[in-house]
Amino acid sequence: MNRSMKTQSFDQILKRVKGELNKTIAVAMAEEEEVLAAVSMAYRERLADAVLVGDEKTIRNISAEHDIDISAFDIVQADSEQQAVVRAVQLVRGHLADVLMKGKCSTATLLKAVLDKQHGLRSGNLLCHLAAFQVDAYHKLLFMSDAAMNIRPDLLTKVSIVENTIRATQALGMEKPKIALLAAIEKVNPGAMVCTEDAAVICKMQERGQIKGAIIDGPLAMDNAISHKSCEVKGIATTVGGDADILIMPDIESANIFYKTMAYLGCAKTAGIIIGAKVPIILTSRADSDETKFYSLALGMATSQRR
Ligand code: COD
Repeated sequence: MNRSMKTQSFDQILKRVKGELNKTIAVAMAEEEEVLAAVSMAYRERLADAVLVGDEKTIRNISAEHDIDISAFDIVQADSEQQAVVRAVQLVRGHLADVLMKGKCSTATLLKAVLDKQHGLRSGNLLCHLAAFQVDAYHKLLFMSDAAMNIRPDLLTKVSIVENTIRATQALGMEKPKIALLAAIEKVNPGAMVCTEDAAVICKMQERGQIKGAIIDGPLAMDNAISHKSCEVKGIATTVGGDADILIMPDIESANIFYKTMAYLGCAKTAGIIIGAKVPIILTSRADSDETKFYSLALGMATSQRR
């Protein structure tokens, strides 16, 4: 029996986190209009409180210029990008914040501080990116990893990515998410297509109880993962095909291209966070829409554990 509860839409995630206002976001280098607007909206919607780390004068000027209400937030002064990132990470380490959000700082500076062995936010797990998509063409939210962090994941890295995504989606109430390990074909092609071999091994690991908390199948081609009809036509007997919750991509290129295609051509509503660290990290870019920033924030809040 599939005991996995469907997460149908971002509204469902918003409902989980709206109204409580009992978690705090630490924003690293908050002197950016879009990020201030996103945390201000999150506060208005009672999703989260925020601590803004950065140059106080610049933060106040930007908020005044764009009429963004930041009056509810504490500001922690930082004189440089490096200092802002370190102080925001410190807030999380000191349990004064539950989620870390990238502001104007570079992704590289933020990830370096997060991965710092002594002062960072390592949990002992691998860090990976988790994206979520909402499209009319699919009957529920579709999660996907890893479009932004692990470049060429080997078998062990993929196992860690799978386990990270299970933990994150379980935090959203999905007891047994269905995971599709994607390749170009649904048959194992030894030697020639390594990702098909990795998929077969991961399935066996799940079958033997070495990976728990999910229903996993692969290799599956993209159409098999999301379309029952394509499985029928190809005669594939699968408990995941046509109903996947999570797609695990072979590498960063396929994942990143899928993400951008969904966003730009598929008109998907999207969200993206880094998982596997002590807390979720919201890593939106300037090119992301306000909606994506807000949904990413909601996904970060919903997957953060009380510490
Ligand atoms: N999880 C946990 N620890 C990690 C991870 C990870 N995913 N990656 C590196 N570490 C640890 C290593 O164990 C090591 O102790 C330390 O961090 C440094 O490792 P390096 O030297 O491999 O790390 P970097 O700094 O060279 O690379 C880490 C990045 C995440 C920056 C790198 O993997 C990367 O560039 N990824 C792709 C980012 C990208 O271009 N994305 C594009 C789309 S946004």
